[in-house]
Amino acid sequence: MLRAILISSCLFGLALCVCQNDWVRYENSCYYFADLPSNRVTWHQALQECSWNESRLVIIETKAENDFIKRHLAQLHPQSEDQYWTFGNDIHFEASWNWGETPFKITTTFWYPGEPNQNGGEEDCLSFYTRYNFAWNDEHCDRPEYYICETEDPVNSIIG
Ligand SMILES: [Ca+2]
Ligand SMILES: [Ca+2]
Ligand SMILES: [Ca+2]
Repeated sequence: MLRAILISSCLFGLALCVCQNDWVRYENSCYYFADLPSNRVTWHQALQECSWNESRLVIIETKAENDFIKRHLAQLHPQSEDQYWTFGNDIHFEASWNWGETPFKITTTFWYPGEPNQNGGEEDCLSFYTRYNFAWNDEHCDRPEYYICETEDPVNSIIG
């Protein structure tokens, strides 16, 4: 019931839309930046963490969204080797990058020059890399890193 009220209030203006505590709003999404030492997990664990929070790893749809994430990450004062998992991966078909296990092929990309590079033979998960000023990197999925969850306003599912 409470959830229904919050969702419908989004219909009458974004100013009334509410993100959970510790989540950050941008446009029609709420984001959680998991950047505590205890948040360093593998990509698959990060998938789980986001779904436990009724969200998913971040999907970058536009340059504006990418720029928002970069700006926010810069404010977190990360160490130069810190990385942040997104939903992007090429786990199923090498060099075919998708968001999650969906058919959302990644078309707009923000790779650092020279990436993705399969460094060390098998890098299948997409991260924002602090050392690259938060441009994208392909990284070993089993490496423990921070992560970013996103949940979008369910605008299309409200009517009816
Ligand atoms: Ca998004
Ligand atoms: Ca790969
Ligand atoms: Ca790489």
